[in-house]
Amino acid sequence: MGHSSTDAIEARPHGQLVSRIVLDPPDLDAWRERLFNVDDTIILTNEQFETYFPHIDNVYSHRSTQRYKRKPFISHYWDCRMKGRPPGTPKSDDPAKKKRKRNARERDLCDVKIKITEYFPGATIQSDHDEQHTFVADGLAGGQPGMDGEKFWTIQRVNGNGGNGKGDGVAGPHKHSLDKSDQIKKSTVQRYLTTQEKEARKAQKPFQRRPSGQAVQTIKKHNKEHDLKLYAACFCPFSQRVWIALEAKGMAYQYCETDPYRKPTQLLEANPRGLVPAIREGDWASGESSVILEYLEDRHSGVPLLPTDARLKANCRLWIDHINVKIVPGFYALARAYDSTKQFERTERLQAEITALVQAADERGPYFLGTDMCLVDIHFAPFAIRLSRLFRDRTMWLDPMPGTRWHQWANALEHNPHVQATLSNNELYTETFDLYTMPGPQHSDQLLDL
Ligand SMILES: N[C@@H](CCC(=O)N[C@@H](CS)C(=O)NCC(=O)O)C(=O)O
Repeated sequence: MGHSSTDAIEARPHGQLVSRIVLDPPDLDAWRERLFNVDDTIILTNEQFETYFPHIDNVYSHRSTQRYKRKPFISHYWDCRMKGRPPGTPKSDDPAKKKRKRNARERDLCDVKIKITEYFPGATIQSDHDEQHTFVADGLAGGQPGMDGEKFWTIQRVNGNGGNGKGDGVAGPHKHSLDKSDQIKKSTVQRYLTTQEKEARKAQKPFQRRPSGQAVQTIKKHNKEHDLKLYAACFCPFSQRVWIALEAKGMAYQYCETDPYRKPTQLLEANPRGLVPAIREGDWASGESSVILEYLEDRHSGVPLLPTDARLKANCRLWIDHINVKIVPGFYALARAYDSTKQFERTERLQAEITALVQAADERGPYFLGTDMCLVDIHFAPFAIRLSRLFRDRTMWLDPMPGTRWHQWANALEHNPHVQATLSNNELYTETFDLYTMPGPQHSDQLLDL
């Protein structure tokens, strides 16, 4: 309906008339020439306009849009871009304003102005000029535009720079070639292609997330061949869980930095899901951080990370479940909160889940069970240390208030020597933020609306 189309236009950004891109339509050169010259009024079906205008819009720049009360059409006025900066828009003297790379050009090089009229279904053409209409649009030839109930467009010259030399009252041509316009600015379609190419190059760029800081020292200590192998990625919080536990238990192991996005064979053999962390011990292997942590507890001596008392142990498992089912998805949901309302809601929700965990912890602390770190702390630590690093500057996240039990715990986790041994420099975490916003095992959209 005409009305809803008009509404749609309100939502378009400045000057944008078309919302789709047709990369290589037929007769493109001829169409570009025609829409560059605009000798006579050109009438286009909606499809033709949407197809061809984005290929030529670099020639013009949007000046204004005129809406009319109770009339089913809108006029858009565009000037030739070679006109230069219009008077009355002084150059910004704001030193903070990002400088745009502009091709320096003289002013007033061209004076061509066009009017694009967007007719909504049911409208008939307005003869506010006495000019001949050239019915270019196929299917409109001889017919009355608008009578078939389809949206259509006209493009016409509204002035010129002194006549076209024919003495017929039609405004003069551009004072430059179409090539010149193309050198000055790219069309919407070309800009779209450039962006696509950039994105494709980005996607092909090998994934490079290197460990740094203390993590490098720890990796050096554990780079020798060993029966117990940890396949881990330095940026991955789940890998960090297992790594902290191996360090805390004081075990011998081989650390294998592994890019889970490249799915190397050793990883797939150890964990057919292709995710890090995975461990291998002889001919046995497993994925899933929580499962691996339990395995290490059951099979290996060293510093115990779960209490022996059955009820205390069950209580630890209950809160590990809380971390996995509430806190981790809440963390990913916050990473994917793009507007402030969602950020606010998700910050509150995540904070509430953390508060529940803190309230379940030993009162004196500093860890969950008191003086020693246990598997609850280890499940939580990689996320706790990322909260501030990832969210403080990006969302409404507030760091723990000094003096609170939460602050005491967060501080203890941050400074625990085994956690420290697995930490890279902050840049690793901030620069890999986008990974938390990608679709993946922990961040399906269902989880966002918990
Ligand atoms: N539930 C798993 C989650 C592991 C996970 O999500 N790992 C991510 C890296 S942080 C991964 O390997 N992603 C690779 C992929 O999605 O292809 C666990 O606890 O181990």
